[in-house]
Amino acid sequence: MSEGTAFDRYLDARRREIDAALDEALPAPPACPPPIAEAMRYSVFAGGKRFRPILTLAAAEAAIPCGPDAAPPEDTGRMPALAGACAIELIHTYSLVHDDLPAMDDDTLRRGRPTSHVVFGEGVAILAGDALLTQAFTLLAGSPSHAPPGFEVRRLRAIARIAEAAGAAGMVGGQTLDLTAGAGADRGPVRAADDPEAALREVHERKTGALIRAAAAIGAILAGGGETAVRGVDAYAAHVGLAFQIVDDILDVEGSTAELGKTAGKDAVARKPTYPSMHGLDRSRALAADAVAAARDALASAGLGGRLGDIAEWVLSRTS
Ligand code: GRG
Repeated sequence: MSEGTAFDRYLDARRREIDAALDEALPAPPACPPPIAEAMRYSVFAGGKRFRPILTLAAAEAAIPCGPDAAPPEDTGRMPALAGACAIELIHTYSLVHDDLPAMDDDTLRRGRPTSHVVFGEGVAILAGDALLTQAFTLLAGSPSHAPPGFEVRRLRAIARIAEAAGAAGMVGGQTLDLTAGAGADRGPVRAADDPEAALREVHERKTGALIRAAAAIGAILAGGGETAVRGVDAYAAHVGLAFQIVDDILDVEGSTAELGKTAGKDAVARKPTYPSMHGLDRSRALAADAVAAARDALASAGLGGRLGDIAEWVLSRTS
C-alpha cells in the first residue's frame, strides 16, 4: 500500500509524469555536443520540487471542461499542458543556473548539489542556461505533433504569456531590480520608488510571481479553458506567487542549508529587504496565510476545484 496522503500521491504521480516528459524534451548527442547536454541534464535532474509544472498540470485539470459537453479525449489539453509544464520548468531551471553565477548571486550549492558553474565552469553554465531557455520555446512550438482544431491560437497565447513573464517585464526585470538595488533612484522599482513595501512587492511580482502566474495561466489556456477559468486561475496564482515568495523569505531565515539544498541565511548577509526584515517572522507568516486565503477565494469566485486549493496549502507548509 502506498504511503502518505492522497495529495502526496498526486504530487508523486505528477512529478513522475513531468520527469519522464523532461527526459524526452532535453536534447542529446548527436543533436548537440555532449558537454551542453550533460550540463542541461545536471541542473534539470538535480531534485527540484517541480512546483511550477505541477501548478500547470493542476490548472489544466481544473480548467478542462468536463460534463455532458466535455471535449473528446484527444482535445482535453492534457498533452499540450504537459509540454507547457516542462517548458516552465526548463525556464525556471535556467534562471537558477544564471542566478547562481559569480556575476549574480555567486552561490555554490543548489538543489543540494554544487552549482552548474562549479561543476562545468562559468562558460558552459551560461550556455546551459541559454540552451534551457531556448529549449523551452522549441518544446512549446513543436508539441503536440497532432494539434487539435483551434489549438494554434492557444499555443500562441501561451507562448506570448511565458515570454512576457520570463523577459524584461517579468523575471529578468525583477532580477535586474534585485541586482541594481541601491545603485541609484533611476535604477530602482518602476512603480513604487518611494514606498519600500510596494517596492519589495514589485521585485517579487516580477522576479518570482510572474513565472508562477504564467505557469498556472498557460495550464488553463493550453487545456482550452474558458475566459472565466483562465482569469480565475491567473488571480489565484498571483496570490499563490506572493505566498510562495514570503515563505521563501521565511525559510531563508529559519531553514537549514541541508534542508533547503541551497545556502540559507543569504538575504540577511546581503542585507536584502525581505518580508521578515520588513515585517518580522510572525507578521510574515500571517501575510502568507492571508495570501493563501485570497487564492482560495479566487478559486471559489471562478468555480474552480481540483487540486489547486491543496497546492496553495502546500506552498504555506513547505519546508524546502
Ligand atoms: C537569472 C533572469 C534570472 C533570474 C533569476 C529565480 C531567480 C531569478 C532567482 C533565484 C533567487 C531566489 C531564491 C528567488 C526566490 C524564489 C525562488 C525562485 C526559489 C527557488 O524556487 P523553488 O523553491 O526551487 O521552486 P526548486 O529547486 O524546488 O525548483
